[in-house]
Amino acid sequence: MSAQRSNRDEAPGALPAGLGPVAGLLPAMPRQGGYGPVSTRDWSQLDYHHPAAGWGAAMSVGKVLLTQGEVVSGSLAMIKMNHPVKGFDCPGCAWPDDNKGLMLDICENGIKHVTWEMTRKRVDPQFFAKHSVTELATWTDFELENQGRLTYPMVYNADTDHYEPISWDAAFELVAEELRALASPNQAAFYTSGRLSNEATFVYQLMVREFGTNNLPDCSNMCHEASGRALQASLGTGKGTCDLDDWEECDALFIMGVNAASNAPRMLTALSEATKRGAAVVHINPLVEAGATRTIVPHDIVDMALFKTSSTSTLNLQVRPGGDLALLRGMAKALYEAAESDPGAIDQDFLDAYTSGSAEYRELVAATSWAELSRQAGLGEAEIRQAAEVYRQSDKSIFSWCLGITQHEHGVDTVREIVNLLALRGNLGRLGAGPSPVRGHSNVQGNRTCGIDHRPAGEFLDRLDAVCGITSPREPGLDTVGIIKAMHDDELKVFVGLGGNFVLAAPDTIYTARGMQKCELTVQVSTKLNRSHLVHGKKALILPCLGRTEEDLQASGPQGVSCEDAMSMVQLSVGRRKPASPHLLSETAIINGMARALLPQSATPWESYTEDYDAIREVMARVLPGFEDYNSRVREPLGFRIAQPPREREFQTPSGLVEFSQAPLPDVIPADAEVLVLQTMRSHDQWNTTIYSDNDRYRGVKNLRELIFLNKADMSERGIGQGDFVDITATAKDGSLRSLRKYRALEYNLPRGSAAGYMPEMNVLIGWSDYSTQSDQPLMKNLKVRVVPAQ
Ligand SMILES: Nc1nc2c(c(=O)[nH]1)N[C@H]1C(S)=C(S)[C@@H](COP(=O)(O)OP(=O)(O)OC[C@H]3O[C@@H](n4cnc5c(=O)[nH]c(N)nc54)[C@H](O)[C@@H]3O)O[C@H]1N2
Ligand SMILES: Nc1nc2c(c(=O)[nH]1)N[C@H]1C(S)=C(S)[C@@H](COP(=O)(O)OP(=O)(O)OC[C@H]3O[C@@H](n4cnc5c(=O)[nH]c(N)nc54)[C@H](O)[C@@H]3O)O[C@H]1N2
Ligand SMILES: [Mo]
Repeated sequence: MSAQRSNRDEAPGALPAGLGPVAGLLPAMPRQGGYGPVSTRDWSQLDYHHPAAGWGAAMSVGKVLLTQGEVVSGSLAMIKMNHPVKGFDCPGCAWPDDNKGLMLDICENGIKHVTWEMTRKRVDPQFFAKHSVTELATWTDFELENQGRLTYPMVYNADTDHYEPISWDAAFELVAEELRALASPNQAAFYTSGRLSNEATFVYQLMVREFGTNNLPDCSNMCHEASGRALQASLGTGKGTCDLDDWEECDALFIMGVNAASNAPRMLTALSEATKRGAAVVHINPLVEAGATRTIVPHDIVDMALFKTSSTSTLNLQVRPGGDLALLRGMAKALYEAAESDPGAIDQDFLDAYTSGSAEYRELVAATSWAELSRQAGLGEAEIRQAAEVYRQSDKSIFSWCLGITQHEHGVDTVREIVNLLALRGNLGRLGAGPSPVRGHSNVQGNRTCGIDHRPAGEFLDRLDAVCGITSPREPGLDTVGIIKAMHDDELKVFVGLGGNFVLAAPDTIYTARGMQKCELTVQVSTKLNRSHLVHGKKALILPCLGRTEEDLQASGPQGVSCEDAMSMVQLSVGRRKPASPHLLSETAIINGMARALLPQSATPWESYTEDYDAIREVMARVLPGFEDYNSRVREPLGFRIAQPPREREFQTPSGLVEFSQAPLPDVIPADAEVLVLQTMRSHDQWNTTIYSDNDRYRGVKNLRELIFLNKADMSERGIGQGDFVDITATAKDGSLRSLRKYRALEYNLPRGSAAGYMPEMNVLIGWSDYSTQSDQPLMKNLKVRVVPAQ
């Protein structure tokens, strides 16, 4: 896909309706603050000297509990969270639960997340009667979500500009009518945000395929698409192969492109335990993030009281953005050199028995000079050699990574280079070693396993068809960037979102908003009010659903749902709380209701699926490999692990071997010295598009999100002082420009030539067509920008 797009500096007033206060976007727009509570207090930036987690975390949690009026029941819910058998799975991140004698492995952000869902505040039909959509569009995103839980299905009335109540049956009928009116099922898209349970996922994709399309975009098109494609090509699996046992056994951990303290806080426990046992931990990140130095184990109340910290690093390498592939290749080069005097440096037996292409890889590495590797990595040769030495001296190594690796042009090549390096020392398919991507949403991995895939494998569709008696479409569907384009080209007319906040999460906010507004119908299944309800199609529905903490009572009794964590563990999650409103339906029931209305001739027993989720799991057991005996295994106290063939050295690639990749070394240095490489990331106090506050504790920032972190030398070269207003202009691959005005420049310890700021505010800078040709992932960590003092 390529497109010529015009300059983004459009006249004021051209902002799509519903977008509301997108701070500083247009030159003549009044400055209205960003997402998050608009504060009149002064912002500040201090050095953060305290360890990650600990009492700062406890205080921050306390504030969220207070604002949501949930101090008592919030605390009780935490005790149930991640509790084997009786509890519910934390709806936060996908880090696995530590169930070895530790009932509570909770973290600050998990608690905030749960409390946010359990708020006492409600958005009911009276609320919508009082506030028009045009009015709501002027509210900040924090204000929208902070109104509390949605309670009743609502439909947009264009005559009054209000959302009005609608019965569930009428809502399902409206969806069915609009879908049936399409010229082709491919004119509809069905988005998933990664919280949807396995059971709901399975019926969702079944409905969509029975209807006749593979248009199943999901949030992982924006996070780990690159990891999935790379691991599939190299190892024959789309996932990491490690579990917590491996983390407990390894001698070295390489942590690449993840902000663990904020985004996977329970990883801090694993990091600190690893260092305590003497394992080496190498952090590879342009920023030295909080969890990369010292931490307090999140669950360790005694350590918190004594302020006892533990170290979490051996080595910190501040790599150039996108320079990871060069660093990894440099490590391989050092290993080959070391092998001349230490035959143990390379595991030749493993290479001979289990891999293909290692000789070619060796030649490629030999042909790349140290000077070029060091320049592209943005690190000295000595630093690269130091990392290689840690790797050489470790018997068992794990490489773990997240968005800092995947949201780049060469994300697939970089993940494959990680596997190359692991293979060189036989670190595949044995205890304490292997690739271990950090997944995002709590069930994003389960979504893929259970069929959310716009490019499904033929064998999966064959089994689905055979077991469910349908005829699935074989044509690949559209992904996230694909549907945005299709909306503009009038090829996509209905958008259904199972969770999430597509308008803000997707790249190119304005372009995405315009696309959504061109749709005939947009349907959002949600728990909280968000921007995607206000930037809607000609017709629009808000369908409120139960949250994971709430009791899901169906005809056969209370239901549990299952999720798969980042280490392939599948567990049952049972909510116990009274639902936020008696009118809520479970996601599974909503999907089955839509399916029944849409597919009246269907032989699929949608009603039975709603009455008893065991009936869904029964079918899943027959369709999905590794799900045999699903109903009994999921009820085992700690759930079960889906078999990972590469863990047993069974590589399901075409050759049956680990496939070495031979990617050319990418040039990641902008030709023009004025151009900075900007990454968009999360603050400590947010969950994707949900902003809890304007603070970013570990980076020392208070009351400010409309900021750009810059290197001191880059600032002075541009005549920019600490806290000055700057204008940021991004140049997309197609040459089009997008700007943000009056952001504050803050000095930060990051490599020269790089910059950082927050998603989702900065998504307006990402051209929709700026995605990797390897993974189709938007380049959210690699924007080419110019930063100048504000005009
Ligand atoms: N509290 C909280 N937890 C979350 C989320 C949340 O929003 N809030 N989101 C969840 C989701 S959906 C996801 S996908 C994950 C995201 O988890 P992360 O990947 O940690 O998310 P980001 O905040 O985008 O941080 C990216 C990190 O990569 C680094 N980085 C950027 N560019 C490069 C590079 O070129 N090379 C290297 N080596 N590093 C680089 C950045 O400095 C930063 O530390 O977290 C999940 N957990
Ligand atoms: N620039 C930039 N953009 C990014 C990223 C980046 O690093 N940089 N990261 C990308 C990544 S990794 C991801 S995963 C996406 C996130 O994209 P999404 O998953 O689409 O966004 P979220 O902010 O997680 O969605 C929040 C909304 O989900 C709804 N919700 C919460 N709980 C539930 C539930 O239990 N059920 C249902 N049905 N709805 C619920 C609420 O209404 C809430 O408003 O953003 C992507 N966008
Ligand atoms: Mo994600």
